[in-house]
Amino acid sequence: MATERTLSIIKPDAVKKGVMGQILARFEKAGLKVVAIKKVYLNAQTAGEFYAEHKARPFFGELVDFMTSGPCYPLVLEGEGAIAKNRELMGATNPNKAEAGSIRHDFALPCTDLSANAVHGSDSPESAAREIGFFFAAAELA
Ligand code: FUP
Repeated sequence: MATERTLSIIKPDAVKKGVMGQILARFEKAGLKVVAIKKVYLNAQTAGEFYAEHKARPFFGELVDFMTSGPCYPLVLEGEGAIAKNRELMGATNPNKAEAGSIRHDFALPCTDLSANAVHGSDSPESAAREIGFFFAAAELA
């Protein structure tokens, strides 16, 4: 399997809960390397741009409100099959349906707002390239 890079975001709920270190440890234990990470305060414009594909969805406003509710930590993970591996570690979008042992199950419950699901993860090579470029300049990834 090829070495890939993918974008993860430790979302505002996980930052507020103080579980960032535990989430990073999950990635590292699974053989994924954190090659870049930064603290970001998204605003309505940048959060809206990042989630542009969901603009027409009924939850878009709530998603933007949530992502601007506090700082988040975008990071780039690298490893064999990193995109799928990260999605597996994350668990289902809805933490109430995520498998025990997944990040969303272990760190996002109880969950009433689906946006507050601890982490984001790119879902394809195309999304990974766009999302990494959204937050990181080439020089930050060297
Ligand atoms: P995921 O790739 O698992 O993060 O899920 P999606 O790209 O489908 O969803 C993007 C974000 O929108 C997630 F944070 C969850 C949120 N969302 C809702 O709030 N309500 C929904 O019905 C679906 C997704």
